[in-house]
Order: sequence, then structure tokens, then C-alpha cells
Amino acid sequence: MTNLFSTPAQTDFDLWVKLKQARIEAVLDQILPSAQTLPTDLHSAMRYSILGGGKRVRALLCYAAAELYCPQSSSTNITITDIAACALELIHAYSLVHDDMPCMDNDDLRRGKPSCHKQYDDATALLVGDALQSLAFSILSKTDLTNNAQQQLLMLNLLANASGSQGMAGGQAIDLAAVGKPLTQDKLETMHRLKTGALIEVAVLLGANSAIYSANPNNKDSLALRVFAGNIGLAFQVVDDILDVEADSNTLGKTTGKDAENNKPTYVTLLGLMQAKAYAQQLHTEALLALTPFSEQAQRLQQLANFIMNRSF
Ligand code: GRG
Repeated sequence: MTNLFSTPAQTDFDLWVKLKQARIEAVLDQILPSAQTLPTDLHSAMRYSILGGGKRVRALLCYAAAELYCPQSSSTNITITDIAACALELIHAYSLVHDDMPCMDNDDLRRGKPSCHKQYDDATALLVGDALQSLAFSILSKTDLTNNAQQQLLMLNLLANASGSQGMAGGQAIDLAAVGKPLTQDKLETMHRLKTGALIEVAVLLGANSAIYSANPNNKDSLALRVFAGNIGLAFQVVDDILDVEADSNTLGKTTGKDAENNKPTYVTLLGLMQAKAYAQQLHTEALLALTPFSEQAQRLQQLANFIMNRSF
């Protein structure tokens, strides 16, 4: 419901978020094999794990970054930006399914419902993660997606690196190894820049590269976007640590207090609540500063940065 005191810009942003969330849901629904397709249990579990939930922050960042370069169409044709946004959500959903398994974070609740291995079983959850990941690379590598193979290769390479051992999976490995051990702020930051930040950063880069392909991935725009996304990715994690302490399970849709229970170092345990909030604020400010060269074209990215900071779930 629109807040009585919302500004027109906020209402416009809320509407944009809803439209994009609905769009991503529809495209995901279309690209996922139906629950009647063999093997039916696996496909049903894949659909259970990705449809009908999640804030879709990575997809939204991808759309917002594409809007830096061209207005996004609301037509029913599926675009390369849609596919990039779906690929990001598929990788993200795979990571959540695996993260919830008993061999990792052992969580029974995800997006307000039983996590995949609880609803199905461990073996199915393992395969769901594997298959969601493969599907992400399959849709982004389709030969009829663009007529620019270099652009697609660059996007595939960025996504593979962000998800792999020097990105998200590497961050998860550091996280698992750190349970019960004191970590310095530097080490905690390295872990989160990989575990959560890498996929958030690549969401922005894929969005930009889906709209304007540059043969040089280190051009001025990409560097500025990396600074924006790196800061907002870390802010996302600091806010996550704060919510783990301050929010309740119903609002979050996942078990709260897990970090303390698992004896995991967090920004709150390391810095205290007040300092953690101040640090999130500092990262947010630095993220917005990095958008300066883009002027009003960056409005959606700015709004998303605010959304990430102010989220309560
Ligand atoms: C298993 C390879 C592998 C990696 C797992 C991302 C991750 C790595 C684990 C998730 C653990 C976790 C709760 C991290 C905190 C930040 C985070 C990624 C929260 C969940 O993302 P949201 O809030 O979730 O965007 P929704 O449900 O909205 O999509």
C-alpha cells in the first residue's frame, strides 16, 4: 500500500520495484522447466526454491544499471537484461538452497517457508542448487540472445568469476572456516566482499553491459560502478548483520539470531550495534558518491541504495 506521506519519487520507485519484481517472476516462470517435466520432483523443487519470494535485489540492481544507458522497455519481449537479471537470481537462489543445508548453515526457514532440504530432502536440495546454477549459465549463453558473442562471453565470464572460488563460493568457504574464531574487521570484510558482495557487484556490471557493451571491462564507467556496487554490497551485509539482531523471524522470513547461535563473527559482534550502523551509513555515502559522474541517469541506483539501507527484511 502506498504510504500517505510518500513523496512522488518514492511512489514512482515503489511502482518500479513492483513492476520489475513481477517481470522477473514471469520470466523465471517461463524459463524454468514445468513441474510436470521429468524429473518432476527436481523441477518442482527448483520452482519451489526460486518462485514466489525474495526481494530480487540483484535483479533490481541489474535493471537499474541498464537504465543508466537506455530506458528499459516494458514490452513483453524478453531482453538480454531480463536474462541477466534471471541468471543472477538463479545463482542467488542456488546459493541460498545450499547455504541452508545441514552441512552449511543448517537453516529450516527461507523466504517464510521451509527451506528446500526440509520441504524435500538433502539430495534434492543439492541437485536443485546444481541445476539452478547450470540454468543460469545456459540461459545467458543461448546463441539467439544477441548478435554480439563478445558481449555475452564477457557477461558469462563476469558471472562465473563472481560465483566461483574467488567470489561467492570462496567467501562461503572463508565463512565456514571462520566459525568460532575471532576475525579482524579486514578479514570479515574480505569474506563479505566475496560471499555477498561479489554477486551484488556483478549484478550492476551485468546490467550495464547488457545495455552498452564495452570491449574494455575496466573503462571509467565500470570502475565507478564497481566502487558503487562494492560499497553497497558491503552495506547490504552490515545491514543483514544488524537485522539478524534487531528483526524478528516472521518479518525476515528466515531464522534470526543464527549468527550468534553459530558463534559467527559479524559486524555487530565486532563493532557493536551503534558502530555497525555508522559503518553502514559510511558505506552508503561512499556508494552514492561513486555515482556522481552519472547524474540523474543514476536515480534508480541511488534509490536502490537507499532501499538496501532502509530495508527491514
Ligand atoms: C553455498 C556457494 C554458496 C554460497 C552461499 C549468499 C550465501 C553464500 C549465503 C547466504 C547466507 C546469508 C544469509 C548471507 C547474508 C546476506 C544474504 C545473501 C542474504 C540473503 O539475500 P537477500 O536478503 O534474500 O537478498 P532474498 O530472499 O530477498 O533474495
